[in-house]
Amino acid sequence: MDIPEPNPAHALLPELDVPSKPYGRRAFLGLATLGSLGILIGNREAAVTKATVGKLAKYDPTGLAQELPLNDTRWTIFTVTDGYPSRSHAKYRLAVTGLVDRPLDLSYAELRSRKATHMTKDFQCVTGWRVERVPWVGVLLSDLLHEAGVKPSAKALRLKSFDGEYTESLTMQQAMRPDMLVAYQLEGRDLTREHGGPVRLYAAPMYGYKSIKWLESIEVVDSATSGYWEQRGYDIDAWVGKSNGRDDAAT
Ligand SMILES: Nc1nc2c(c(=O)[nH]1)N[C@H]1C(S)=C(S)[C@@H](COP(=O)(O)O)O[C@H]1N2
Ligand SMILES: [Mo]
Repeated sequence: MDIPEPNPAHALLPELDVPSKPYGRRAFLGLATLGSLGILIGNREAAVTKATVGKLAKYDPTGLAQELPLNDTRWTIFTVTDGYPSRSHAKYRLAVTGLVDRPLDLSYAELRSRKATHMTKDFQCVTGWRVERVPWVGVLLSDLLHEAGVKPSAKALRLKSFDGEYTESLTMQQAMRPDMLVAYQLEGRDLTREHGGPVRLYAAPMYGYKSIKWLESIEVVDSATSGYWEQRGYDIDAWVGKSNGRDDAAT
């Protein structure tokens, strides 16, 4: 089952329209099942919390609810593919290409040898859940861009995931902010596979869909293009509290 194409008008109110939410296909299948179970127990909202998933899993005839991790009730893990792609630290590479003077092709060790930046900030998904005070460690996106040497004609970034599906974009001005991190640690340990390890983006001031997981390449280009969810109705400029018709507190 594929996620139905969301109606951009409804995407302005994502929490009211399940098919337009950026849940992964599997999560969506699980939530669709749990949603109907939730009605039976009279608590539809609780279907998105993992504590509830834990309690309901044994009633889920599809078994899909079991695939939502049960050990952390704060995060919802998303993927748009059939699973979580895997790349070892030894095989991982991050490419920075396009309109740059010195293209980069960094190993995981080379990325880790760059200056580390720590930041502790909230993570907010456009569907409403928020994880407060998350400690991240990584390399500032702007540090990598300065190392590569961005040409004057460069206006935006096109980011790709090694899941083979997910893409994102940032304007150059956004990318150069001091709260855009190419992250390799989350909550004191190396990024897990489900959270997008070895390396993902953490776009702190923006809704979670900008924080592309399993990051494999950053192409510097002359104009911004829509990423995966933007092609499906979400705003390209995804400022928390100032986009997608939402009024959340800034992160
Ligand atoms: N490759 C990839 N990156 C992704 C997504 C995804 O499905 N695939 N989902 C996005 C969305 S909508 C959110 S809210 C966050 C969720 O991060 P988490 O799965 O670590 O909780 O990842 C973002 N990055
Ligand atoms: Mo999200």
